[in-house]
Amino acid sequence: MSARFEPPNAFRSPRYAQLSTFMRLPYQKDPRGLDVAILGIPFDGGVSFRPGARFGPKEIRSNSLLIRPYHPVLRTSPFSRLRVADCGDVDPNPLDIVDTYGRIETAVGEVLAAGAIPACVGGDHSISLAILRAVARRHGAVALVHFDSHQDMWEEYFGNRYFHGTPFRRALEEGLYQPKATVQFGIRGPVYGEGDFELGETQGVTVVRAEEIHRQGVAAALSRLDVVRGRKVYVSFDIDSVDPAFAPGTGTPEVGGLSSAQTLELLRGLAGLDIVAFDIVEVSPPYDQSGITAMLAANVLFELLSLISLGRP
Ligand SMILES: [Mn+2]
Repeated sequence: MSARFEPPNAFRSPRYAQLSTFMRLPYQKDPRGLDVAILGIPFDGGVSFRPGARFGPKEIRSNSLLIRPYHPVLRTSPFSRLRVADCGDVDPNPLDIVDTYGRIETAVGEVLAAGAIPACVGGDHSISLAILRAVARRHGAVALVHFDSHQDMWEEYFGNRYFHGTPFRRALEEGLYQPKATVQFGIRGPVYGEGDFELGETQGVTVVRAEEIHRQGVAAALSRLDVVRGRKVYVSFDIDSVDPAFAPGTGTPEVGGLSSAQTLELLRGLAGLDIVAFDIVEVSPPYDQSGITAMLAANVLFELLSLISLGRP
C-alpha cells in the first residue's frame, strides 16, 4: 500500500473533472500506513456571523489542483518524503456541536492511533477544541501557534460555552495546551473591552498583534517563537488572520490583516518546529471571490505539509 504520487506525469495532467481530493492526493479513508492524514471537517454550527465554512473542505480541494509538488523555498518535495492522503470528511452533526465534537475527536483519535499526523481542514474554528482534545490525549498539553485576528478566548456567547469564539478558553480550561508556550499572530480588530485580553495576559500567552507585524516586520514576529521551540506544536490557522482584501471568503473578517506574502513568510518561519497536528479553518466559500480565499487556504496546507516534511528522508 502506498499513498505516494506517481511522479512526474500525474502532476502535469489537468484531470480537472475527476479531481476531488486535496492536491490530487490519493483518497484513502483508513489512515493506517500514512505519515499525514488530511481530514475535511465540514461543520459551521459554531459560527456567530457569516455562515458557510461547512463548504470549506470542498472548495479548498477544488482550489488545490494547481499546486505542484516541489517547494523551492523550503527545498522539499513533501509528497516524496511523506505518505499523505486525503482521508475524506468527518461526518458532522449539523444540528449539534457537542455531538459533532465527539465525532471529530474520534476521527482525529483514529489518525493519531495510526501514527499519522492529523491535518484538519474546516469548518469553523469551534472544531479546534475537539481536535485538541484528541491531540492532547496522545501528546499531552501541546505548544500552540495560532494565526487569527481573534484570540477566540471569550467566555461564552448568548449563554453557549461552545462556538467559534471560545475554543482556546475551553482548551485552556481543559489543559490541552500550554499557554506560556503559545504564540498568537495577527490579532486585531475591535473587541468588547480591554478585559477581553485579560485571560491571555494573565496566562502568559504571547500575542503578536497585526499592527506589530506591520510596524516591525515578519522577522521580529518570528523571534517570538522561542517559547514553542523544542516542544510538540499544534498549529491552528484561521484564514481571517489574513486581510479580507486577500481572503474575503470568511465568516468574521477584520481589516488591517496580513497579506498573503506575509502569511507565507510567517509560515516558512515555522521551519524546525515539531508540528504534531494542525488545522486550517474559517474559509467560507459563499463569501469568497473567484476562489481566492480557498486557493490561499490550499497553499497554506501545502506550506504546512512542506514544513512537516523537512528533516524527513
Ligand atoms: Mn478563529
